[in-house]
Amino acid sequence: MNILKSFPTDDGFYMPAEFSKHSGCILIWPHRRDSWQSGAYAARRAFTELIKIISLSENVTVCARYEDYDEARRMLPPYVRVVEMNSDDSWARDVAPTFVTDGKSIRGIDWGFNAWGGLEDGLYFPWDKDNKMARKLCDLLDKDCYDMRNFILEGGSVHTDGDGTLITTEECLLSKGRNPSMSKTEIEEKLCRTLGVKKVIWLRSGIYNDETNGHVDNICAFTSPGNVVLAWTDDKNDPQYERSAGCLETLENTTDAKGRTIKVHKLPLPSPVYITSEECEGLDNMDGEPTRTPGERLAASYVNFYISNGHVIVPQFDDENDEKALDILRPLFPDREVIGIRARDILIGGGNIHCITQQIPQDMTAFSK
Ligand code: KQY
Repeated sequence: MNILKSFPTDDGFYMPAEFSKHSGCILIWPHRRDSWQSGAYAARRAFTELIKIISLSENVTVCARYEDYDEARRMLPPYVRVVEMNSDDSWARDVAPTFVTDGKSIRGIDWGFNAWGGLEDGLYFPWDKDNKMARKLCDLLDKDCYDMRNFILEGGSVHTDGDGTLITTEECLLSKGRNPSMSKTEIEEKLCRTLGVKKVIWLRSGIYNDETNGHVDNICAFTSPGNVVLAWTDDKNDPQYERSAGCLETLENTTDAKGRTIKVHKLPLPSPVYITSEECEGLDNMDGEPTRTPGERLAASYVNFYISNGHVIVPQFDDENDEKALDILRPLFPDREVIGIRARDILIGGGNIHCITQQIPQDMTAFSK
């Protein structure tokens, strides 16, 4: 593996859309007892269900700590690759490489990771094992790796359409705990040079109470160039209303990199989801303090889905809008099966299906070997 000091665009590389073909997917076996209740067993069952669906159409690699390897190996099907790799938590979207392609080969980008805000408002300390994962994964996959560790970015804070346009939120990328010495223009230039986009669409904010400072992948996602889904509520008394309405206004008043107007498909939110005292009791304290309080609203959203080669896998919350969300997504993904899985045990960790997955785009060089 070579560590590259150039920018991906200098070498003709760009980030493909999630809905283009993948060669695989990376996840990290959950273990952190202050993130995942009851020793992470409920989360492990939910991860396993998800992994079984993804592996119907992609090769799945799961990273597990030394002490969890045997159990991961036992719970996961034999065709899933399990590798021993240390991590601080289990958010592959944010700590695995962001992959870029030149249409033939793929390379990884190793961003700086500081647990969503470092000492300013990060969610745990230390985070050094997570910060090393992208490089280790490039090594494992035999892919060259761009060194972007001097720029703090998580994969969940950006979405691209693979056709020149990127969406993100100001709430996250301009937050004090990310890159406070950079201006909005400098951040935008960095995104263009690293991910090969020509236009950055800045939404104001993400989902209410999202502890990532409003990652875009929980509120808005491309379903194809020119089409996005936006998490939506009609309830003007819900603090989410202003947030979603702000995003809608921005999206309706802009065009993408190719000059297209953007069609916004509203995806209803589930009724607010609150953590119970029983669930909180299942979480260990962190530095002597609870990580969640009973009745706290969790950042539940159907937008946090994963697009695999064969499926769109959508979080479900035992809510009356579960089926509605699937019905809205089905015509937007005519070539894939849109399928829901119960995701409360992932949500309790603070994210959802998209946050725990990282796609590896198709690598054409694999076919010439
Ligand atoms: O949503 C994500 N991408 C990560 C959430 C991290 C939560 C940590 N408790």
